[in-house]
Amino acid sequence: METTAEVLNDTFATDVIEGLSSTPKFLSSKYFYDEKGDAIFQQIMDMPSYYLTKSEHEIFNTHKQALLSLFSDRQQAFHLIEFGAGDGMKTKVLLEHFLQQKACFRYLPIDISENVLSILVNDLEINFPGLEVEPLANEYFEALDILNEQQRTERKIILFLGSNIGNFLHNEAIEFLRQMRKHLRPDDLLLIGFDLKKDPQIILDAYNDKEGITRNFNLNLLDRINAAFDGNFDTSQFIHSPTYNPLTGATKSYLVSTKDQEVTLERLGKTFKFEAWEAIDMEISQKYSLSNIEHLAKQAGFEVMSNFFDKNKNFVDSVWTM
Ligand code: AVI
Repeated sequence: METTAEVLNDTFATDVIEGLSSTPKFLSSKYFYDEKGDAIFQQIMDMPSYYLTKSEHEIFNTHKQALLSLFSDRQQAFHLIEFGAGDGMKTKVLLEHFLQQKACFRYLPIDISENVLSILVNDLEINFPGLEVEPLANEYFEALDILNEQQRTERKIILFLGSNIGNFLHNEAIEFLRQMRKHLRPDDLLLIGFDLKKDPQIILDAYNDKEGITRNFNLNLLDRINAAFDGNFDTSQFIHSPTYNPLTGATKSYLVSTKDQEVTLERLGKTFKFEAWEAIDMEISQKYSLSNIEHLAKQAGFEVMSNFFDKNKNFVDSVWTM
């Protein structure tokens, strides 16, 4: 058992204390993804109303050859590097096509979780026996640093899919993309998935399913905090409340306290007061217009080279050069 001082050294602990002591209160959605959170996110991706994954899958199916032509002109060798690969479901459409076309490439999934990577690698070994896979269990930019130190000559194609960029606040997204740029050479490419602005009801339905799966996804972070810090969050006393602002494109998730209550995290020696109907800001899932995307690329020092859409124009995979 760690001492309170050790627990306080932990960034999860300090982030939780900072967020619950602030006005308004907030928690970071990056902590949604423990083992249970990963499983709930899988259920979200399977929900009919969560169109994002299905749209990106359709884009890859429709445009896989056009993507290959952009990535590799005349059999140029490339490294296909995926940030936050997860189960690699959508990427498999590309991997299969690139193998069939005898493209000269290697797949490098990067994920902080060794466990996620080993499941993915086992699956790829079975389903794509000829594929060269080099898993990198690391932080994204540390993994790129290692590849750069090794002075590899292959062109880097970075995949950042699924609208993961939308979970950053605007300034964080710019900072992240500028960092990315520092790790790339002029010939490298970046493929980013963005969820597009659309009929607000379609967006709200994706983040407010009747089955309560997205609600569980949010409440799971309170359970995770209870387990880590011996807390007494009563999840039945919080409601999940998502909003979409068509002006800014921000889709936000809040957990709202239904009554005056106090929550104690024993191992942190902290108690937090909630007033009735006070909210915790849990997640942003930013939606973009094409001009927002152009602007973001420019601010981070990139240029949009090509955009690939699904037929309903729900989603775009945007290929950027520098
Ligand atoms: C991982 N990320 C892109 C998802 C999203 O749509 O923002 C996470 C999610 N949150 C609620 N539903 C899905």
